[in-house]
Amino acid sequence: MKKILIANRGEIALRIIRSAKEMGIKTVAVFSDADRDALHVRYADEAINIGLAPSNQSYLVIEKIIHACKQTGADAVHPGYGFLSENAAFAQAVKNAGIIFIGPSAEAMQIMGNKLSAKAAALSYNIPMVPGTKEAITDILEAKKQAVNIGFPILIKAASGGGGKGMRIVNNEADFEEQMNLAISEAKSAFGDGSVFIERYVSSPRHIEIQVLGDNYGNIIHLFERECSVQRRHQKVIEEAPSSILSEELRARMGKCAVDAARSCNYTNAGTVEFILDENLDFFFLEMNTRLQVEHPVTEMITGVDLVKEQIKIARGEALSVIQTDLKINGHAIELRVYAEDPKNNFLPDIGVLQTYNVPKGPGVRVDDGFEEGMEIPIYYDPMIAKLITYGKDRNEAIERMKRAISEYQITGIETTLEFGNFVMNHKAFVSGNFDTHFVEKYFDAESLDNSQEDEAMIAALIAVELLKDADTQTEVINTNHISQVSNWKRNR
Ligand code: MV4
Repeated sequence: MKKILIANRGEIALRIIRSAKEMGIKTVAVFSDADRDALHVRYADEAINIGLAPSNQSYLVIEKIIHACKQTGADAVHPGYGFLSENAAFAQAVKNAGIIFIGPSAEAMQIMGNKLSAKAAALSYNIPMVPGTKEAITDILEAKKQAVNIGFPILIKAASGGGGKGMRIVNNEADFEEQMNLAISEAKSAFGDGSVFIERYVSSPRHIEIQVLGDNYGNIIHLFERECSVQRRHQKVIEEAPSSILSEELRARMGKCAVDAARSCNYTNAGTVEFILDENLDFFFLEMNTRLQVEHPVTEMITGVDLVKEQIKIARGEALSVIQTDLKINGHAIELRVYAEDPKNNFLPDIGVLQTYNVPKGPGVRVDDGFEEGMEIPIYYDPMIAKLITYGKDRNEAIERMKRAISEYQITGIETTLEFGNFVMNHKAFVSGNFDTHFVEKYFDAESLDNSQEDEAMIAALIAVELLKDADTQTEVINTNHISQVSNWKRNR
């Protein structure tokens, strides 16, 4: 493997380029018209334009990516996350073109890409699953009988859905048919596949996922868990490793199930097995994500394993260099996703230019980002500006570092989720470790961020200082720049 084309953009493209560089492998960036000046274009050894700004005319077009490989002589493709990363047809097309796909086989992707076939595969191992229907529902009245059997509330899920899309809770038998019909037509229009199934609804779960790695020789290991319960409308905001709720014994059991789930589809490369954990600490397999995930850095921090390097080594045919018993958890890591969203305004996406952009530094801080001061956040793609990751010897140190890093992070010109992160780090439910997937809706309201009174007091004090300074010259110069700078800085704390 001599040259990797990264079929992605933003922070993850940079992340991949960095590992490739350290391995002496050349890199090719692809970019849309909106990303001409993007950092990933500059970081790569070569860059090639693949079309218009909308991703369905650039980053999502399989033929354009493969053509770019041919043009540049790239012999491997890393898909990153999102875009084509979980597209089995893409993995197959890359392979057919004689190029190495840095990820699992198209077959494994296909099995795990459908929740029903994923569960069917995992069933051959002894992996706990939420009680539910094993096949897509064809007869609604028959399904209602099964729902009664399972017991309400139940959850309708789209087999082809992902990230919570196409899910519906049904609280009682009376609502069942209507909800089922809505779910089927929704699934049809959203995924081009109307197959839905039902499961018992676990009302207040924690979301625990396990990182796995498999080579082409049947070796599969897990790299422990990530806790991703702090999410908002299925968009994760904070992730950490390890989870504060797992005992060594439970971690080992879940880890074994994750490895078995991977084995059930002959999984190779990096993947993540998703579980929910209920109040009784019973866990259930939900699905498997067949890509490198956004939150992979927290696993890297606590294991010392560079997951992208491992992906590359596996793809070029090397056996795993570590065995399960070599791995051990060291310390604690937390990731905050810094989105261009306004937490004071219902997390509405915010657009604009990064007028000030200074990242935090110092011990235990990692920032994975794809922007620089003066850049504009394109409206076409995901609004994530950066991932702020902190590491400490224990959870408390990681939390305190996160608070310190948030206070150092200066972003103006765009509203961000930084202060939301600060809210979470200071919340007693988060600090105690006693929280579930309902954390944000249960505890967060915009008022808890409202420090405008504090801001006003600060501005008044600054005006007073300026007036005093100017008192002897009687000039009326108040340096408002200075004031708004301080105010912005406070705003982003
Ligand atoms: C569930 C569930 C409760 N019961 N399944 C949401 C995303 C998708 N991967 C699966 N999801 C859920 N499946 C049963 N039977 C609750 C969720 C869920 C959730 C899961 C993980 C992380 C955040 C979540 C937020 C809401 C609901």
